[in-house]
Amino acid sequence: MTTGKLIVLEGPEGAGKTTQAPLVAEWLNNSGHPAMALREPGGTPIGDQIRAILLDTPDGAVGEAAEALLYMASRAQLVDRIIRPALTLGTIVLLDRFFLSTYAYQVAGRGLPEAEVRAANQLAVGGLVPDLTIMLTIPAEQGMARVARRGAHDRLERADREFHERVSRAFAAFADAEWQRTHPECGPVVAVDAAGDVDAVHRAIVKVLERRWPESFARDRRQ
Ligand code: T5A
Repeated sequence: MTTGKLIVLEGPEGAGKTTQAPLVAEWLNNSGHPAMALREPGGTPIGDQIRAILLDTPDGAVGEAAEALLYMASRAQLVDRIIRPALTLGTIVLLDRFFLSTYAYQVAGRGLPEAEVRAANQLAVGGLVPDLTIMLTIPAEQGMARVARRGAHDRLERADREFHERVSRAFAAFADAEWQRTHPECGPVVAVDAAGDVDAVHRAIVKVLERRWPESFARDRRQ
């Protein structure tokens, strides 16, 4: 059975995940590696309805446990209906957010117990581990300033500054080798500085992929 790769883009608000995921997918497709870009929450008809509940409902309308489980439900549907079939066909899936976001927002941000969130995620993904997570790092204020320039804010973006600082600290910790050793369900995580312009960040991501899989990707440049 041919298997593709699951490559996750993570990082705080405004780090540039949604901008970079399709650019990387395009680069891979142009290099002869079938790739698709997906995002969480959403990506399936049920997931898109869950996304609307999570992001568009008024502040305070969704409880903390319900919030976590809704993210998991969207994830379960995306993994089952789209990601696993794509990987089986040999497609490289670029996923904008995955389980690390739940650790950052629901565990560090909301304060939910990690062991219980981890168990729920296990049910949602059925043991699927990313081949690589690229963690886009950016100071919280710079990321929020990018989002502010874009205009309207969703429910999570409207959360208070302390919440976003807890989230930001959690993302910074995920690149730590000891954290990764104790969280094997998250797979390897590589940090990429996302403070530069869109092209600079794209080139940095491509470099990470070439280093990680030189037999697949570095050769393409020399052709
Ligand atoms: N969430 C998600 C949880 O709480 N738990 C979970 O388990 C999961 C999976 C998702 C929300 O759900 C939360 C996290 C989020 O709050 P979303 O709309 O998908 O909501 O939110 P984000 O993924 O955070 O999307 P953002 O748009 O806020 O951040 P991105 O994707 O990192 O940034 P992007 O690419 O959209 O860029 C933001 C702005 O900056 C510009 C872009 O043009 C855009 O205007 N930009 C740059 N500007 C300058 N230089 C660059 N290098 C730039 N890159 C992008």
